[in-house]
Amino acid sequence: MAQDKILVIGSAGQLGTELVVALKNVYGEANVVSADVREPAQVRKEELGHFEKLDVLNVPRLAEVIEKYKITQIYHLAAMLSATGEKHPKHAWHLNVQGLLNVLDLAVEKKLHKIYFPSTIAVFGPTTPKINTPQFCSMEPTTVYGISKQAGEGWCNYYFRKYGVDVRSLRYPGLIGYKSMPGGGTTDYAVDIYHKALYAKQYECFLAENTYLPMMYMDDAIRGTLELMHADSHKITIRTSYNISAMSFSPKEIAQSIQKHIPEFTISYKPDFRQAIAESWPQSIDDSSARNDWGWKPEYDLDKMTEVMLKNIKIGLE
Ligand code: AKB
Repeated sequence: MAQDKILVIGSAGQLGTELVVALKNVYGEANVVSADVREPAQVRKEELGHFEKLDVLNVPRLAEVIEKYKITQIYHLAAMLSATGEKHPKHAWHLNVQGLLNVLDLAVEKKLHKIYFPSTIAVFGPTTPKINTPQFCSMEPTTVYGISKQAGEGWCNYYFRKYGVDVRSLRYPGLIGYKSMPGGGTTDYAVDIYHKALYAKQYECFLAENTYLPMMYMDDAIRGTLELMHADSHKITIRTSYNISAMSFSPKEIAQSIQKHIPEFTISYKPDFRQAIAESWPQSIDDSSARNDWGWKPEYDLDKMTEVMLKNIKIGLE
């Protein structure tokens, strides 16, 4: 088969920033095209290589970029997350669902080889079992983000069954990395806290101290994504989206993990509207389908992640 050409839509986001680098290592610099609705800063633009300013809602422009680079695979990451989605519900729905449909339709038309669609633990809701949430269970999401991602999962499954589009997906927990900041999510505190711990020695958390959520270190998320995308097609038994898990912790526990390195660090709590969102989500996830089907296994726990996060953010501050 000819060399795959990859398009990453939403490349400037938290996941996109790191995924582009990983994809370039696998496919080569020349074969990965970054696209985002935002122009990157000049310095990043040079690092980015091929970059296209692109709004996924603009179908002719999306088709033009696919043609221009002879794209064969799309990682479609552009979406509005849980907290921002509550402020702009209709726009979040439109971007998250219509954006995906545009990608899926062009995948059929242009006979693309593979599509990646990130889903989330936000597809679950208050009627979902909270501990070890199973792959298949009651799903009644309460956020627009969750509703739109659940619909997106359904569309992925539909395009796979009806048109044979090889679309694959993971339900990410909160993602934590030091290379980029998340934007507009409920799990964002778990990135912010490391930065504040280092330069302010204190953090005011927008979630209550005992709010447990599933989380994952970015390197695990990137590796899991590529493992799923590289797995033999016959191993992929789930075409909605796979549960995937690494660790679960509360704000109090991440603070304690940080205090092992910065004893003077203090945390205070001022829960806001994101508390209700967090309380509607699972506390831990059963990812046995991902483990059994394509061999998923996380490598980072809370303390290992804390060590790497603090070390690298500190280097950036020096
Ligand atoms: C969010 O908090 O909205 C996201 C997610 C869990 O999908 N990080």
